[in-house]
Amino acid sequence: RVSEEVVNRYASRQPNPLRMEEVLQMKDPEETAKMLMTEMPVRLANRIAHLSHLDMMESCPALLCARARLVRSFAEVVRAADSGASLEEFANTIRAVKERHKHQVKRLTVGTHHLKRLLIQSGKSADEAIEGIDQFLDRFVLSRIGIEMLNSQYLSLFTQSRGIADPNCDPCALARKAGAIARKIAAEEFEAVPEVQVSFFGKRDARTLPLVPSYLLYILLELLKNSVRAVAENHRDNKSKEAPVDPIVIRVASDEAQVVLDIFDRGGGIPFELQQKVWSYMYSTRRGPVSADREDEATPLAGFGVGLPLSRLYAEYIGGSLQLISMPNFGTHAFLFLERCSTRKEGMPTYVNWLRKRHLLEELVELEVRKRAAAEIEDYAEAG
Ligand code: W6P
Repeated sequence: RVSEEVVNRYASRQPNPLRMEEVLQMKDPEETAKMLMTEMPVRLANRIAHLSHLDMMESCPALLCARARLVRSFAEVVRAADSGASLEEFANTIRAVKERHKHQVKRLTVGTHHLKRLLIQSGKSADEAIEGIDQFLDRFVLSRIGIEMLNSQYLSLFTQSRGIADPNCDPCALARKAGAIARKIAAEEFEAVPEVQVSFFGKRDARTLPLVPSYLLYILLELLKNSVRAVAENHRDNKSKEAPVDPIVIRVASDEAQVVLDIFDRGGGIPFELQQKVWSYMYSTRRGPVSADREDEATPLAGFGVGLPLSRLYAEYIGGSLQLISMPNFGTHAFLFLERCSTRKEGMPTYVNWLRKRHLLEELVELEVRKRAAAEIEDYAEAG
């Protein structure tokens, strides 16, 4: 067990985002363990404090469970660090952390759906409740990605010794791979599935950049599942069987500063009223209640779940950004912007210093009280 005070002490420090080049150079298990022992408690404590400050979270069992798991991991990492654990012991601690947090995102979606109902019951409008929860989740899950990356990087040093980042990650190759997977999934549901074309614009040596490939693959696969589905549905519903299926056209363009991907589908575009909602964790178009025990992501091609908001977070984490541009009755461009610079840092939420915030609030209240007293004295003086 750890006291709230210990958590707060670590939460009063800001996480230290790493530069991409530091991640690439993280090759020594000993050194990496040392770095994790100081950084991991800070990152975990900030998330615990962040979750604890979420209005009404105490009434949501799934959120309490998520917090209990964070506290457990925090306690174990702090204990391992303070007791000078051996490399092997520490690796086991981190393995246990990784395992414990495997289904956290699911817990969060279940917990926040419950929270939404409570907030609405307490008088908030649905839009207000959803906006607040989406903002919370964007920051909370972004920080989770950073923790996951450090843990995966560290553990990978024991199995493959080169880490999870690739200094020469090739977006074109990953786009082709994601295209093949998305088409295979779609072929189970649709008769006519679009081709995926990839072309590159730029100098030969600008094809690659340093990146964690699994994150880029996640983003591309999520985008392509949506594009393939849109085109396949559009073809099934609006065209004759013999008509050609419009291909999905991916353009990768780069120079020494950035790599930009345009994934263009002719799926008919995204209805205007959905354009903001696709970025929400709360508007899944999937039918039926979200259930806690359905850990898998239902049918892989099902309507918007958390895949798009998560993809945008991964893009932010790797120092990029993601935008959807819809053209009504025509199609959708998904633009993914990536920066090549290896001094770019992990994308990370900045935290309010929770303790300092409390002091500040007290000071503000104090100030307000004094101001009022002064005003009263003045009124009194004028009247007198
Ligand atoms: C659509 C809907 C969508 C979401 C995300 C990416 C691409 C697309 N295309 O029609």
